[in-house]
Amino acid sequence: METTLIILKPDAVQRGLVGRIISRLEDKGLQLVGLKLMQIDDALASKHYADHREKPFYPGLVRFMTSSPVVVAAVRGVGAIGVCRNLMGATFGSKAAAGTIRGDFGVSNSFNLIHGSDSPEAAAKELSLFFGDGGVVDFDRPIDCWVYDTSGGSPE
Ligand code: 3AN
Repeated sequence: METTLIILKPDAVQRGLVGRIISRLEDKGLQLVGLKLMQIDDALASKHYADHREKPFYPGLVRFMTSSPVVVAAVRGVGAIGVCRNLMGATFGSKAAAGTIRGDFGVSNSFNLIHGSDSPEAAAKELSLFFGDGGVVDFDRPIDCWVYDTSGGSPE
């Protein structure tokens, strides 16, 4: 099982899309193990987006991400990082395929609704940034034996 960090960005919260986007993750079979509404400050944004600090879009990105509350989620499942990235769709709303979250809910390239960790290393760093206070709750989900084939001993 892998755990990834998802952020529903200020546009998703302001547009009242939180429930519908979270539903897509749950519908897929992913497990929510952390969830909170919070305001990102400049210090946290600069840590989270450290890899983009030199990019031309960085100042606008930080302004956007700190402009209004976000909802952050820790999401668990087999291959959860890749599964979430597929559900999210391409970075730019204008290019994202129909059927994906970005493809179905937005047209903007900057206001693209959702962030998801893009590697196990990024997930570990981002989960510690946003849920390092013990906000991730480990719990068994009996329905997992219907979400996954567990007959071989591990979920597939
Ligand atoms: P993704 O979120 O799809 O992994 P990244 O990691 O390349 O995309 O970029 C991080 C964030 O930076 C994106 N979610 C998007 O909000 C923003 N971003 C990336 N490229 C651009 C760009 N060319 N113009 C404006 N914002 C951008």
